[in-house]
Amino acid sequence: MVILGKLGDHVWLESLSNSEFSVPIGAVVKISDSGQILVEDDEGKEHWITARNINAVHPMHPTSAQGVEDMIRLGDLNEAGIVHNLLIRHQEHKIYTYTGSILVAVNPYQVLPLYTVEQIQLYSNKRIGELPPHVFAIADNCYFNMKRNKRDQCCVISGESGAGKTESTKLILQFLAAISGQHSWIEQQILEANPILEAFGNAKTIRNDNSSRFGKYIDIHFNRSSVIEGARIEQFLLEKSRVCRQALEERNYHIFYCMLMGMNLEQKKMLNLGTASEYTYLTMGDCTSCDGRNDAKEYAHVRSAMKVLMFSDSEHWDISKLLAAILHLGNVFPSSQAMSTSKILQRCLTNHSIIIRGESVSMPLSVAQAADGRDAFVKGIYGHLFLWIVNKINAAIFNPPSQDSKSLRRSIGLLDIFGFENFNTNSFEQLCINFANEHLQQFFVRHVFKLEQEEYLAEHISWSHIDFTDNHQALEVIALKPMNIVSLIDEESKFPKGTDTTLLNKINSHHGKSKVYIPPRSVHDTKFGINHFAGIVYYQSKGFLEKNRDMLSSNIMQLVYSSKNKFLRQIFQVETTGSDTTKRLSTLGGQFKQSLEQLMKILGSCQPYFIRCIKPNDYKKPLLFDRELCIRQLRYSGMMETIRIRKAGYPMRYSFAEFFERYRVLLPMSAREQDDARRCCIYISEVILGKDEDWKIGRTKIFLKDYHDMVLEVQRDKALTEKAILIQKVLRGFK
Ligand code: AOV
Ligand code: MG
Repeated sequence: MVILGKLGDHVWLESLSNSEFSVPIGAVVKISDSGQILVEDDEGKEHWITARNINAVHPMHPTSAQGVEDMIRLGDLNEAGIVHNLLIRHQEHKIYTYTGSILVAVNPYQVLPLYTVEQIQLYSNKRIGELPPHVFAIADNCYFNMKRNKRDQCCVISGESGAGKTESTKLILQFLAAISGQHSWIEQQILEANPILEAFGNAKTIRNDNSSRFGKYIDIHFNRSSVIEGARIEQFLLEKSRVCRQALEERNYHIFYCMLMGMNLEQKKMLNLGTASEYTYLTMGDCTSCDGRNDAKEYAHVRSAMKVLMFSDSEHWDISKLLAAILHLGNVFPSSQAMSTSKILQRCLTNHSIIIRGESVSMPLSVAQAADGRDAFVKGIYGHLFLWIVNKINAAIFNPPSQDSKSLRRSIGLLDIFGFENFNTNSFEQLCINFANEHLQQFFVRHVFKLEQEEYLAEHISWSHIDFTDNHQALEVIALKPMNIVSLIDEESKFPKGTDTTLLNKINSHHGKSKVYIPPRSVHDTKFGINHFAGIVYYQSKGFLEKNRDMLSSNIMQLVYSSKNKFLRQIFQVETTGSDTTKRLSTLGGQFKQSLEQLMKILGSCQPYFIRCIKPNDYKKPLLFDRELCIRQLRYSGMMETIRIRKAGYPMRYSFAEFFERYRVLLPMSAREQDDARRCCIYISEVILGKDEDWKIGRTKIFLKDYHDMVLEVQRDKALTEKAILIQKVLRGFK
């Protein structure tokens, strides 16, 4: 028999539904008389607890009732405890919660007064744990660690579409620019790169009104005085298909709508432009406006940002002309009779040239083939335009280091990619997006679980192994094993007779038995499934090869090279003049795989911080917390095991020499000249952290909890300040 306690007590109520994601819900005792009890759960629902179901109620640990800032302090260390903690904090607008130094951020879907100049000042130069959890604290600690450890840092931000990755990235950037810059031009340029990238690379999807349709890694560079001196943006795989096609309730890239709403009448007239509803390419999703977005205002912002980033007026006009051309092309029906565009373009789009016995022969295309060709051309234009824009931005913000400052330059990298996606229909783009997310998850798992536990073993720290879910197998099937899916797509793309069907057959024969792979249901089914870390996704294999080949017909390439539009020729040159010829020749999937592997190498050489963004509901609504949705995200991201390992483990570590060097000032004067670093480390830790505290001495390193690092740093600061005061006094005494 469970003792329930009295009015106002907090309890757990076993869930009555038997969904895979249901866990006990927090509740408060309301009435307690003659054996009948009423409780009100976290969602405001009331339940009568009869004697029969009294076993469904359990007492709650006080830490869960109040909520904790760091989840390793939760008394109820289970899924119900974690989700309840996030829920009660979310209700109080406390959207940030730590798990040690890992930040969990729940999207508030409303503007909170958390990001003011005062907050920036407050969080500047504070250790994690000194103040309530905040994304600024992560940014500040990245910066601090970069200076202290003299190592490059990175911030890996993950979470599904709409969870808040891009917003978090912007906040970190804003913080770093404020605390480490000199209010100069370069910081403004770095910040203003964002509105341009978002206008051309983000769009409204059903999941997110400002969904990133490309991945980006922003590397911010600091000089020897830790002042920002530049940055470099690496982009990954823009979703080009969106320029021609959008799913229902989705839009094309923001820039088109912004241009049509914000450009002045005279310019619109010169480009023969009307309103969004007139263009096929802008109306496929039956949605031309987006609540909460002001396209005209955004356009003005993009215009001014372009000026800051040194886009000339004529470059801006060139870009506008191409955007307008794309819209006009979308409206022409490319049959050889009904085209009003130029003769050459018409011929290119409606005919196909092949070489027969050394002679070029022109054959007419069907209407559908011609439309496909037109779309391929448009995607080519937009894709190249995007790359050109990123290059242009980099030309303004990237400051190559001189030979002698190279080794002194440090950096903080921010990774913001497209989040995990699972739509009704998923294609090659989703496979690439989800593949990137598998890589990120593996990076997290490797860092937080694998390397961590290997190091305890190597350092002879007594440790009982913590199990975790490893997504390595999914990654192997997608991209690592011989004959992995990406390489099969590549192989089939290069094979002249390859079709989507022959591809599917090959994938089946190589992976049919894998636990990660789900074969099509029948010989007629063209969908296959992959069991990703974040859930099963079914992919429509039709169109895979074409998208992967990403080739323009020789007719169209000829058209580009002979075009009178110099800008068009120029943007297509970005690719062809690349020094890396192998990269140019390879397919989309191949290129993407290569750039992800390179990215993982870069991340692997940095000290990482992790931010886990959680999407609290599917309706983009404030204060609505869907427990099941959150549990699902917490579960697949491995949050439960993460709390366990961060609670039991020692994520902070230093070699004895490093530790001694930094905290020597905490020793009494007489002991400072000691040269046995190991003994000194033990001494310092016993005095400052306490003998019985949970820190450990390994073979070559000292192992600490996250908060020990904070305590040591605060004490060190204090000791240094006292020392400085003392020196001043002594000096004054000499006067
Ligand atoms: P994402 O980057 O994770 O999705 P965003 O960062 O674009 O998601 O966030 C989606 C929306 O949530 C934003 O447009 C804001 O309206 C809101 N939001 C997120 N974080 C905050 C915050 N801290 N404060 C206020 N509102 C917020 V995707 O790019 O689709 O994977 O591909
Ligand atoms: Mg985003």
